[in-house]
Parts: sequence; C-alpha cells; structure tokens
Amino acid sequence: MAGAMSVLVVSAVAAAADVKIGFVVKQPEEPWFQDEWKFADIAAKEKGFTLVKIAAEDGEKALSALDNLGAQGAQGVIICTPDVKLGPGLVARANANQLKLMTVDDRLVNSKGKPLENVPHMGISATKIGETVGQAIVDQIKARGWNMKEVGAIRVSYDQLPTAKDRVEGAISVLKQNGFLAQNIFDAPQSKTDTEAALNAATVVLNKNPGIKKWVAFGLNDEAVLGAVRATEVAGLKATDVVAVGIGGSDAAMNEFKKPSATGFYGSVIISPKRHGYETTINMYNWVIANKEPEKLILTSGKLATRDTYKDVRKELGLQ
Ligand code: FCA
Repeated sequence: MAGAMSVLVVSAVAAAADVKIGFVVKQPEEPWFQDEWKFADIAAKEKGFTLVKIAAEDGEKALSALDNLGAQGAQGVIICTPDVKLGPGLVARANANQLKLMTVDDRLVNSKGKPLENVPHMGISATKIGETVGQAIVDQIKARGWNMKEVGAIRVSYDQLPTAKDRVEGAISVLKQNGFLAQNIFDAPQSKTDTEAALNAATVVLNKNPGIKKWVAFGLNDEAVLGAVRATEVAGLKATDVVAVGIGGSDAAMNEFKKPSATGFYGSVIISPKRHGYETTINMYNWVIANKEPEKLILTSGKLATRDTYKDVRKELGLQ
C-alpha cells in the first residue's frame, strides 16, 4: 500500500527529462534578459530538464505564452511580465494551465497596486540599490568639487513599475540628505524602459533648463541612464560635467566602460543575472520535481562598479 502511494505521489513528474519549465521575459533584446536566459539555460543543462524561452513584450503575448506552455505540457513558468498589473490575470491563466508560477525582477500586483505575496518572487533590493546609486553620485559631486546646489538631476522614470520607482526614490533620498536641491531634480518619464525612450525624455529636461551646466542622472536600469547620457552629449555637455550611474552591469554598461575615453556614464550597480536566471530556475525545478516550494520573496543585492573596477566586481559576482 505504501509502495502504491509513493508511486502515485511521484507519478506526475518521474524524472528530470520529463520536466519542462518556461522562462518568459518582457524585453528579450535587453542584455540583462539575455543574461538571465543564459544562466537559466545553464541550470537546465546541469539538471537535464527542458527550458522554454519565450519573449512577451505585451500583455497579450504574456497570457498566450502561458497557454502555449500549458499546451506543451510544461509544469512551471518564471516570468518577468511586461505589465505588473496583469497580476491576477496571469495567476488565473497559470492555474488554468496547471503551471507553477514564479516571478522575477518585476513583482505582480493586484488592482489596488498591492504585491501578490503568494507568488514566489525574486527581485532586486530596489531602494537599497537606488541608495547605492545616489551615494556614488554624491561622492562624485564632492570629488569633482562641484557646488551641490548648482547641479541638476535627471530622474529617468517609469513610475508605473514599483521596482523602478523604488530605485529612483532610493537615489533621490541620498541626494537630498546631502543637500541636493529638490527643485533641481527633474522627472524624465520614459514611455518604455529602453535607451531611446530615455534619450527623448531626458532631452526635454535639458532643453527646458539651459541654465544648469552640471548634471547627474539615474533611472531604473543602465539603458535608461545611457539614454540620459546620450541626451547630455547631444546637448553639448562635456563628459566631465555629467555623473550618471546605472543599474544592471550587463553588456550595455560594459560596452560603455570599454570605450577609449570616459563618458558621462560614471558607473553601474551590478546586479546578478546569475541569481535571477540560474537560481530562480533551479528553485522552480525543485518545486516541480520535489514539491519544494520556493521562498516567497528573495531580494538580491548589487555592487557599484566603474570603468576602473568592473572587471573585478564581475569576477567577484561570478559573472565572468
Ligand atoms: C526590471 C528592469 C530590468 C532589470 C530588472 C532587474 O525588469 O526593467 O532592466 O533592471 O528589473
């Protein structure tokens, strides 16, 4: 009898080879997400299960990705959704397709904007990482001997995404603690979280404030901050008059650091696509194969890197 029971218990998924896990991302062209996929693939190879990578740039695609995975007999899915407000809809669709659901990077919310705490999530410690950005900027303002009160800040924003808002607010809190004037912080709302949208938004801020000659910039990721840097270049500002600090540390930032001379992109807080890709996927695998439910909330940390230190920091984070 006990034997029959255990056969029943394990019959749903007998072996690694029967396991299929989806990894859905909102912006497949962004190096961060390519890195997440790369590390998720490493997990799949290591354990011998199948990983299905799907790009979902909008809500329709995200929902149909779950149907697609269900039809393929997948047992679980990890998603960075294009829209966190899809939360309850995604949960319902995952249930209908008998998929275990985990989120990465962007946490699902309900209609009131409250996080769906029952869906296991791995995100970055957004406020703390934002504070690291703010501190790096303040340190550079001081190192360059600028008058804090004469500096302008471009807040590249995407406030409909809670982690994005927390990141920039973290940076602002440190700026203000150090005497940065609130009226010199200008919102540059981007329509999409990429460089082009940030460039457009930042250009508006610079054009409206020709009197300010020294600028700092921050945003939710490297792409956003690079858009602000490109805008300062178009506006004719010198690299030495700009301190921009991103978040991410993938190729977008690395390529900037590899340029022969420094640009206004001073640094990036490197976060871990290895943890967000490899660890989430292993956690999902253990959930599927051994019914070991992942922790509900894991928040990962970041480390500041500049063109002088990025190689060492990446090595330290196991990203080489
Ligand atoms: C969000 C951003 C990405 C990355 C990730 C950790 O999804 O859009 O660029 O920063 O969080």
